[in-house]
Amino acid sequence: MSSATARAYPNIALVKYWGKRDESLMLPATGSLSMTLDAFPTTTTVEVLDRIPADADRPADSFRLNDEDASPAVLERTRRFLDVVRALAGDRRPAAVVSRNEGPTAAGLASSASGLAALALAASRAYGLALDAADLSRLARRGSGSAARSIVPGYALWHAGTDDAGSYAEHIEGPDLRLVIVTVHAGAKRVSSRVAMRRTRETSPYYDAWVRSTEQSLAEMVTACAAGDVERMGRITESNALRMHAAIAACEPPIRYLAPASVAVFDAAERLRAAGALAYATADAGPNVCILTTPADAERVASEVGALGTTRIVGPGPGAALVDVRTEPDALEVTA
Ligand code: 2P0
Repeated sequence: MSSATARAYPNIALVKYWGKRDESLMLPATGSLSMTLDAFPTTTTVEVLDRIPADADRPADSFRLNDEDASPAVLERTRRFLDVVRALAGDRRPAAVVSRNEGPTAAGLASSASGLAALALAASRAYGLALDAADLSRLARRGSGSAARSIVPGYALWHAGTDDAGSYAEHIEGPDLRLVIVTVHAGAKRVSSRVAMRRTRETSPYYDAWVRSTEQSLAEMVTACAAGDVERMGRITESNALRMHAAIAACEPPIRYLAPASVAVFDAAERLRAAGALAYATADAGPNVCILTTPADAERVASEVGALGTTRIVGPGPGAALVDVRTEPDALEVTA
């Protein structure tokens, strides 16, 4: 029996990933750039069980998430990911997985990114694989695209690539910025990212324009990041988010993730800019909004939007890491 525990943090993309070039390998249509956060981690333990299934049987994995049995759909997705790890390791044994999210699950705050990044690291170790950061990022990508970026700390640049080897995230340097997360609704989102991405590619008349504009925005963002040009980073962040939501809204049937309260946060960011603060809004596949700002302006931004939702100031956080259960005995226990 072998087990490993790992922790990873969500990330918020400043240039978004929205659309796949290859669904089976999880290759994105474009590269993207995000900040791995210092809040809302997922901690996951994978324990490989000493039961070799019969040749015709699938390894019978179990998955407890936040002290409950995971739904059949989430369990199935986890098992498929473990199948990828088992194929790499040449091992057919099942695993017991226990995971805890400290942030709201499926509310558009990237819990799938932290979840699959933590699972990739814990499972790869539990099955005896020693992967470097780029290989871990490639592996995490197979579980959830955005998880590729949560392997690395701070700013993560995910290279789109055209094959498995070329599609991974790496850390890049950039200015010290904050995100003010404004949670306007904490409930689960209506259409999953995966389904909505597919629908956008298949039905949105703006999809090709979205892909082209994102390639250009990413190149500009990398330059702005290296130059520490925070105004330019902010402008690209907000326009890229609104372009993504425009492409999504143009689907058939349409999908609208932004709620009136979300739009009010975008308006607040504009007011804050007019008053001299650095404040640019972005939103993922849900109604919650993040405002990109400086450490000096973060409190002022949070207080301006305080009436619109609950706020939390976050900054750049660590990459995925193993948790030493000897020094953190309560991290998570598998009771399978
Ligand atoms: C992003 N999102 O770049 C974009 C922006 C949401 C909006 O990546 O199908 O959970 O597992 O690869 O990674 C959310 O999508 O989708 C996401 P899959 P994922 O952060």
